[in-house]
Amino acid sequence: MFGMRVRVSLDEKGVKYEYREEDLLNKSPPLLQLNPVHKKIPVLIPNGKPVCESTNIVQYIDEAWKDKAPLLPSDPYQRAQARFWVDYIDKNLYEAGKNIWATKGEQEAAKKKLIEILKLLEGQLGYNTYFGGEI
Ligand SMILES: N[C@@H](CCC(=O)N[C@@H](CS)C(=O)NCC(=O)O)C(=O)O
Repeated sequence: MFGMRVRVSLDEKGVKYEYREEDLLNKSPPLLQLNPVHKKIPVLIPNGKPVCESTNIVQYIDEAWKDKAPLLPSDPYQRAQARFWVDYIDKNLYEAGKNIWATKGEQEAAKKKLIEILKLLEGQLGYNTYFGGEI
């Protein structure tokens, strides 16, 4: 989901890019070299220089392609709300999804937790196209 966040941002900005898959069980030497601190995907490599951490990458994309519609709302309060939900997703959704396949015997509880989180997010999104979006 972190990689998808970056791909959606690039697509929304209309940026053409080369996509490379990583085998996360057997990480490639370039990934380890480009993201030596976390050794995780996604990594965006504009002009040969790596940018790591999905929310940081999204912010980079927003600033680097300023001529296109912004990814975050322009109103400071709405921006703070958007960051709040990004943080909520980072801290809860990935872990909850992972717990379904990573835990043994507790799968029903893990599923229940994931559904609770998705329902909460769906309630926030309502009928809007985007979280905190102006369109
Ligand atoms: N905080 C990071 C999380 C990235 C992350 O957890 N990536 C996962 C794949 S979705 C990964 O590379 N996992 C491999 C590992 O943990 O070794 C971000 O937002 O980019």
